[in-house]
Amino acid sequence: GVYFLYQALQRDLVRAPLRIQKMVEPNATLASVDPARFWGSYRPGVYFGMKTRSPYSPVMGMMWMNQFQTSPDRPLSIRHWCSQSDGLARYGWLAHDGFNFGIHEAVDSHYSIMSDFVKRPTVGKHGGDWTARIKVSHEASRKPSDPAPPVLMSVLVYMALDPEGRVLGEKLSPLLTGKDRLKRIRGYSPHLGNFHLSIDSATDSVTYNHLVTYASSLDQLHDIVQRALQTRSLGGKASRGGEEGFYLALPGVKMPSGMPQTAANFLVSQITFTTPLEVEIRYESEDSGRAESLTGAAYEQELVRHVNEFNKKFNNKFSLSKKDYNDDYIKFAKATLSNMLGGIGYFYGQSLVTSVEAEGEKLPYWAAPLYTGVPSRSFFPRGFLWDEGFHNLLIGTWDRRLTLDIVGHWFDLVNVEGWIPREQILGAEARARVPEEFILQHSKNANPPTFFLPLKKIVDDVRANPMDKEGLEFLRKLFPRLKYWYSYYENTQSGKLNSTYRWRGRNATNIYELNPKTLTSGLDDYPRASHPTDDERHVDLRCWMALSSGVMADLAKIFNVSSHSYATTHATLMDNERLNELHWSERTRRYADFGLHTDAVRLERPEVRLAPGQRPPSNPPQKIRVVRGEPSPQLIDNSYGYVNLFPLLLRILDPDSPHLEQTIQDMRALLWTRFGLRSLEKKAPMYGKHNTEHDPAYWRGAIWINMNYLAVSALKHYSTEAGPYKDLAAAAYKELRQNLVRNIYDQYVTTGYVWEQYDDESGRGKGSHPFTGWSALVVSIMAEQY
Ligand code: 6A9
Repeated sequence: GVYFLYQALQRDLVRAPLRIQKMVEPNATLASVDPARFWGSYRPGVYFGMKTRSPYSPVMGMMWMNQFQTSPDRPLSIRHWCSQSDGLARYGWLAHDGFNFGIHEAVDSHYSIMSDFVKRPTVGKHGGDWTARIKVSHEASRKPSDPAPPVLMSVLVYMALDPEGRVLGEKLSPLLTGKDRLKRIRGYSPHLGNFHLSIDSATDSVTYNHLVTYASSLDQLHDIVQRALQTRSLGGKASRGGEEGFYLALPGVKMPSGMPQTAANFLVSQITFTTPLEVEIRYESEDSGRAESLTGAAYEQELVRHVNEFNKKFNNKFSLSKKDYNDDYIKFAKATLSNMLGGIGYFYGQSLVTSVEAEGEKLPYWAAPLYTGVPSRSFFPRGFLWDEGFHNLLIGTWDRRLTLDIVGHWFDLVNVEGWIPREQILGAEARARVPEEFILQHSKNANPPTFFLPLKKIVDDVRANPMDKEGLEFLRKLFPRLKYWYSYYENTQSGKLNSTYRWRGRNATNIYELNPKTLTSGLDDYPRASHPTDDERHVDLRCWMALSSGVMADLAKIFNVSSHSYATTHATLMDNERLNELHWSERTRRYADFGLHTDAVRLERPEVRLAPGQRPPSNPPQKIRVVRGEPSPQLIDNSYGYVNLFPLLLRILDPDSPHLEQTIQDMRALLWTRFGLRSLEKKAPMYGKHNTEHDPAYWRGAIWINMNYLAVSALKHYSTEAGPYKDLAAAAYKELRQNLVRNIYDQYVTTGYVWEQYDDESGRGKGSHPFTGWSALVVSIMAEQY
């Protein structure tokens, strides 16, 4: 009996929260405590939308569509969730301050859609009011020789209540003018009180329709609209590009059978027009002591005021004009920063987790909020652990309050084992974007502890400035949680030998992978030992632990508790001799992983033996890995790339180490391109290779900006430390910085986007886009803030 009880407890440990003081109290983000950030554009996965920082917040959003497709075989495409397949020429925030306002631009095939918002957070007790404006016009950049015909299109503005968290009394009701025009939505929710949303358009030549319905889940909104649209007569107005006189319209009230209209939770106002159009959306809390609505000229004035403040703050923080950047570069930097800030979302929900003790059973983590940046609004608009450490290097420079709050939210996700799940898939909208097999998070899997990068800055702030009470109190609260998190790495990711470390989560039995992926390291398919074993040791993780133990030792000193064990670990991990014993290859003169390895691996299609008369299968079997050599324990020093740079990247190398010189020289000889450092040298056996028949190379050549950020920042560091390689570092720094900035900028201008990776041959943006997670660190690189 006792044994089974014990087992049950073990099974549940993975989803047991750490029961010490929370970083973010349950009401801390609500309007009553923090009105300034209650409302915001916290839905980074949609082109434009607003919600609040409360669990199961009501959401406002926008969709748009062409009334008639250019070709009949293309299905009607309603723009809503950011998606690469929409093929927008560009979209993103041009300005966003993380608090008060934002200006967003989206350029579709024949028109551009500007959407902006301004908040007035302190009006009343419920988080105040905001106004948003949507302007649709012909794309300004079209060639005059190629005038676009006015397009018949629809903008759809909606509000929805999250059915997952529906509470008693929460409601939305329509106020119509005429038969079909939804001009106002009135609503009530416990956090918002009574409110209304008014939707006004200045243009006359428009047709109105609406939808009042029930959505069973927030990820259904697009499909519900698509299914509800019906062909209608335009009533004499001519349409273009499609059937004369007809268009697609929402049908009005359409509740699921048996459900009363009072149960409606999804209300849509459809405005059909030929460009241009201007719509004003006013959210107003009804308890307010507001003097007047934020509308028309008053709105414009407020927007301009915020833009001016944004510009001022930007100049203060980044001083780019002092660095000889012209206006176009500065505009680019402002937009890139704004996309990082406008990408910040507020999520609420439960991860699905498992552990060794739970034997793979899918268990729900506790329901929790997460305020976080996201790497990419189109492809993965959700939180990723090691991405977020990088994000906050930039976010923290802009406004440290945002970083304290983001880091606080993340650390409230620590469980009793000290683990934080790597990928945060919270809420219906987030979950709907992730295929089933990727949702489960395993507690044996870590991810680089990059939060120590922005935390180191806060520690430095606090040490430099005794008046920094805000920083000090934050660290005091965080420290107990950090101890658990840090210990998790020591306890679960250590290697067999003393002061070695090993990423868990490599799969030694998958027959399709050329090299078993190390997703936990963040570098996914970057080549490691061909045969994962417990004897492996990973040099990147060892360096991450050197950084982490150093920050922990500093914190212990600040708070006057014994720093002994952290300081000892740190000293050991910083000891270049020990590092050399474990990871330096005399043969190839480079730092490297150690493990059971052979380069003689290939993907081959298994032969299909056919019985006489048997027909070959229509789908040939997938290629599998074939090992032609005998693996042996060794340093993985036959290829060169990001992993070999880590002792430099994280500044573990002593400034006078000859290995520093060697590393800089190799970096220049093997990884250098005109666009930044490539992830893997060209003559590496795995360079450019697929990892399975269907997985193309990812970290096998392409240029990644997070690693390049670490490289420039480390080179800058070594260029200012006294030592024989100072000038070597300075020269590399200068050139690498220029290469990175120039190419990311050029690509932004020619493609409209900042990208996940850059091609090492052509410099071209690759992978998911827009990717204004760590690639946005180009702003820090421009400003030389590391
Ligand atoms: C899985 C597919 C529609 C991969 O930027 C986030 C991460 C990084 O942390 C990691 O270092 N990216 C990098 O190697 C993107 C991960 C995307 C996972 C998507 C589900 C959805 O298909």
